[in-house]
Amino acid sequence: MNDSAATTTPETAKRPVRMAGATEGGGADAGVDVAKLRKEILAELTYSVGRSPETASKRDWFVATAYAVRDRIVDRWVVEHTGEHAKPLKRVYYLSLEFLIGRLLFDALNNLGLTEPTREALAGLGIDLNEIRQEEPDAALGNGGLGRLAACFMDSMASIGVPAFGYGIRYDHGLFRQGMRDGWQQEYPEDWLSFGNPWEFAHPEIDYPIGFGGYVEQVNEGGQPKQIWRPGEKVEAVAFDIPVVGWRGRHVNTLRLWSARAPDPISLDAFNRGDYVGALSDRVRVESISKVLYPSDETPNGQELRLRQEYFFASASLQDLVRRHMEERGDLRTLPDHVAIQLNDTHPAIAVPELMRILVDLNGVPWAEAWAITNATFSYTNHTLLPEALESWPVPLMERLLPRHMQIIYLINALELEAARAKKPADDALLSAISLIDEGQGRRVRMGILAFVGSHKVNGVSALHTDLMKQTVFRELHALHPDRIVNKTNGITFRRWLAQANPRLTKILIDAVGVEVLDDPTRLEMLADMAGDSGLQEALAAAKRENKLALARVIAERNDVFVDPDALFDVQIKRIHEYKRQLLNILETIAIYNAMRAQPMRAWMPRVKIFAGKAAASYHSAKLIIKLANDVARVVNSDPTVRGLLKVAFLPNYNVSLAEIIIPAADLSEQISTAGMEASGTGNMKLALNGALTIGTLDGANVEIKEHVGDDNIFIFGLTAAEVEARKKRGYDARAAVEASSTLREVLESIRNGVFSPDDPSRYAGLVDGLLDHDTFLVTADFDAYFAAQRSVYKMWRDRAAWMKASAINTAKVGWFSSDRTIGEYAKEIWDVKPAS
Ligand code: 26V
Repeated sequence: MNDSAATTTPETAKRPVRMAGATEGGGADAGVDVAKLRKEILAELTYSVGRSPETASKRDWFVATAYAVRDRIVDRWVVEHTGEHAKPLKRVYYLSLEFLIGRLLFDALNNLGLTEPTREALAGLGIDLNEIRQEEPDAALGNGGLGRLAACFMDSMASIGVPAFGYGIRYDHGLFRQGMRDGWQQEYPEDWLSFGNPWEFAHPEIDYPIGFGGYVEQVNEGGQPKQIWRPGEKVEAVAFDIPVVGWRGRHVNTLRLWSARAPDPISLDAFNRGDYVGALSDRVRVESISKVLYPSDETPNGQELRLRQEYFFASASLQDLVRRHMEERGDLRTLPDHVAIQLNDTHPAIAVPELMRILVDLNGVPWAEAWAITNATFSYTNHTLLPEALESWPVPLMERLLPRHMQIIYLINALELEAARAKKPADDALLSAISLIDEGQGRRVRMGILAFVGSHKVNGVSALHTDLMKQTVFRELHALHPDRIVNKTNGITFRRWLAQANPRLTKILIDAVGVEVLDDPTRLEMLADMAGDSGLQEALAAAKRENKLALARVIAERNDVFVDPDALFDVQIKRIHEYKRQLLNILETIAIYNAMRAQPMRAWMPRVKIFAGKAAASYHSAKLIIKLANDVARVVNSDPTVRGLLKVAFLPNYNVSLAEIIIPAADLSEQISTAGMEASGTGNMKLALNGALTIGTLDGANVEIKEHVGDDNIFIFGLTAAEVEARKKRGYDARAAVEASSTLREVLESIRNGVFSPDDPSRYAGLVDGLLDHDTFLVTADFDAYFAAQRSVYKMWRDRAAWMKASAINTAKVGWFSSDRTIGEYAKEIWDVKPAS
């Protein structure tokens, strides 16, 4: 192998690097042999990538580095899955249609303590780690919060030692890439696998048959009727494994993603007839199951392919875990002692009847016993209460695609209704509320009810959300099963969202409270006592400024907008949805713009409004909001009267990697959803951790963030969830609210008059009328309160010491929002698993 590059840098050749936690953002404090690492990277470049250092592209270097790191993970993976560790008492199976994992190189490097040694090893070869890092595609196998939560949970399970498998789908195409054409969102296909995926191991030998359609045959077995499903169609699920290495490399779990494969790659009949294209058509149809991630607009549109995806991955995962359990324990009846299955939303809920089918039909377990096993094994997380987001499937579609499951669902329903009748006799309203079959708009199977009754624990993702679950969607079921609903407030992995994304802040924190903070985020608390210290404040301000400069460069590159790094960076980054109220933020932007134009020479505080987020392709109102943000940006950014004191930028193609650049640079975090509608939010936690102050409503986890950081260090405004409900009940009159607010009136008039759309003055007439006629998300109701809260923000911003103190307190007080804490709670209160730590 070519070792010449290593020998040209003798000064680094043999020097082991001690991971100095105090100078770098992460890593194990272990000696790492840089020369050895460099040799390994060169060997991978030569023998796995097939390139010489002279001809290698940046991508080749990235792949070689990833392979070298992967080898080290695999060594630990093997240890973890052989010998005494191979058979933990209990495993968690996290079933999720989405894992929004993003790039993995820095995750692995940071958790293995290899970031600096690798940087040095590559530098000796003339390669910049930061540059090759950009070559990794951002794995976007998820839509937003729910998918990113699953990725944070995988990191935490491996870090605190919860033996776990994540199960999902290996989509060929993740969430679409967002481009902008003339300010309108354009969707482009995403192609993360086009150059292969160095993190995955294909296991073509691990495959399971998945059936669809056909009929159910009743046979007689020893005097007992027995149902046999004879599917009309078969697909194979093939396993691809990604190792998930935890903090300090102590544990390695597996993310197993399923890919669909046709059992018969070509139809020989058609082929022999000379119909070569026709010979492949079955294959294309079957393999379409794992082709593309469904983009969520939180309105499931009941497409057959989506139901196929759900059953495909639920069935493959159950077959896999049941096989493992039988190999290890040999008795299906002990399943709940050794297996906990978490349903990430209702998307995998079809696993409930599937497990019943496996137990009853395939293994002859009596129904009641099978139901007890199923219930003790499953638990379910709800992520949204929006009525339009609750999944249900038309009964005829279920009958056609999954005839046996439909029978099982009917039987579950009958037994649940009977049990409910026994508890609360003859309450028709209650019975129809808890029925698995919605008789309302054509008969449909309600997946939320199925997930609820099939689980021993059901959780919400913030305290408020969990309370609302009990009061609204699951009110009747909660009355029948008062101990079932529990709260598990979301969390985020600090390893990615602090140590990796913000090494500058991490260094300050390590200097201030000790390197142990990397292992124990509650140590951040110690920072609170120092928050008034001017030295600390200066260090924090300097780090923030560097991060803002980095973001400013990205804004310049991508949007051709030049922003002042000393301006307040006011950030709203999340999926575009009406309930998240990006519109409220845009209206405030316009109000400021109007005020600036009215008094151009006043001493305005410089500010930059930063937006990013994708709208579902079919969600027209959300796409119009993006266009409005871009229209406002164009007008404001080019208006000389504003003198550059207000800038607006909508950054295209928001993804995990872009979040990692924006979040460390944010001063203000916009969490302004209509109260009662955002289940939790997790961006709110990431931004607070990175020292941004929150302006927000009392919604989701904002409520708990406020409790942790204190009222003085957060800007809360607007209607509460209870007030929102009361307002809606009473019938809300937006016109009266607008009439009462001269600021808002002027803003809406300028939009309606085409100030921001001179090329098409009526572009936003419908949007303005919509607000006045049916302001479903109470944008107008909260406008004045929001505007006032923004003024308090500016008051504090003018006092830089006060601001930096509040910023430090935010970082100090959000240790509780670590996903390690969340996973610890799941392990104890839902899964009954002891973390190995
Ligand atoms: C719905 C659909 C509809 C069909 C197509 C695919 C699809 C995918 C996802 C969804 C529902 C998404 C629900 C969701 O992401 N909820 C978010 O969960 C976060 C983690 O708990 C939480 O922080 C956010 O507040 C919540 O909106």
